Amino acid sequence: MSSPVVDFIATEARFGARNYEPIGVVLSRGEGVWVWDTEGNRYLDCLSAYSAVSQGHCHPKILAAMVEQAHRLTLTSRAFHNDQLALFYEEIAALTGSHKVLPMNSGAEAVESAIKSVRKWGYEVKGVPDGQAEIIVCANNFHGRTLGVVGFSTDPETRGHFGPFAPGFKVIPFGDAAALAEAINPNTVAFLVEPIQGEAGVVIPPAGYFTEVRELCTANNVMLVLDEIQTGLGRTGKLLAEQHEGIEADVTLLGKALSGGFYPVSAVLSNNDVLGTLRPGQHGSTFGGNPLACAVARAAMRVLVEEGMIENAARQGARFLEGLKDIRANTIRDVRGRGLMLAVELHPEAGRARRYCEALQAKGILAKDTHEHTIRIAPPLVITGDQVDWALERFAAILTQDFS
Ligand code: IF1
Repeated sequence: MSSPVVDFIATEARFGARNYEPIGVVLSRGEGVWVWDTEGNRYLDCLSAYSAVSQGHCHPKILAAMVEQAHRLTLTSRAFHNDQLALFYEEIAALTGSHKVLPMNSGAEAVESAIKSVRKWGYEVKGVPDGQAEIIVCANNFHGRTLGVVGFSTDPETRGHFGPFAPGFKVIPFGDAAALAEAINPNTVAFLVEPIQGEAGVVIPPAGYFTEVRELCTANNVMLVLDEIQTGLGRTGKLLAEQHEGIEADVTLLGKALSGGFYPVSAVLSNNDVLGTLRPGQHGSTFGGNPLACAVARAAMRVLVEEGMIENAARQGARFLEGLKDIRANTIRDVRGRGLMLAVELHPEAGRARRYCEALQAKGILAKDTHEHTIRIAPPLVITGDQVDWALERFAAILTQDFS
């Protein structure tokens, strides 16, 4: 007997490339931390679209800004100025302490744009021989799905059978400053790294790692490029994850929550003139910096700050982490997190994390597994203490069962 849910899923299977294996739920509405499926069941969203909906689903003020701008002007191309881009530049630069901004659309585009820019800086400012620039990245990185980016992935699923790839990247272990020192040479132009490795399972580096990284990059005139596309904009309880380490990147990448989930908006932010090397006609994008994107991003940044979402992420993240650590269950191998970027790693013999996510769905929580044995937890930053406790009850109920 077919039902609307089955029809949606069957139709997706019939026409769609099968590049995802979604959990069996068809969502139709979202508000704040809650989403509803087509049958009216309510779920607490513990994924936030991979930290793109940090401000909560369908935030009314971001919606209003989008609708107002959409009635007025959506896209002009950068062949002409528009009355939103300068305001976006001013506000994102003031918020992040940046001097130069390159507006793009997807996170991967921001990563690719940063790679192009640091290479150009390497040749034209640092003096690296043309074509010999090297960028150091970390094992288990995730920086997007474009061909250039997956070329330096170490995950066979992410890079398998997509070659050949571009040269110029060197892989070192995450969290190992000595390995970075060893890998740097006169042709190194940048170190591209996530402050916390998200897809790898919320891997937090040892204390002091980024202090050493910052010193090494400064001493060797290597640009430190922090990919804050997932960790940025309040997710870890500070505006930028780098603030936990007391350092400043040379180049910072933002995306996802930069639009509050309303529109693809990303940005490359530079604390020095890496972006100053770009000349007219040397980089671009049809939609990059469009008035609608800028209006949405301005509202997304505004509500993040004005509604205290960053401080709330710190407060509720600590509550969530404490509560997860208090769960006594043989299935749990490790609990990790900073702010509302959390993860529960299961013992391999506890079975696949996917099974636990399916059981969580039946209890009204949507969460995503990563790399077989880890459940990622990233609710919108507007979550309340009561909602954290409500979620913890359900995590405890599921994690004390055995779905192996
Ligand atoms: C998928 C992962 C998360 C990112 C960081 C750049 C990008 C991402 C640190 C690229 C994007 C998304 C992509 C999405 C699932 C999700 C993801 F599981 F893939 F790895 F969040 F952890 N830097 N991450 O996390 O941004 O081009 O997607 O806008 O590809 O399945 P994008």
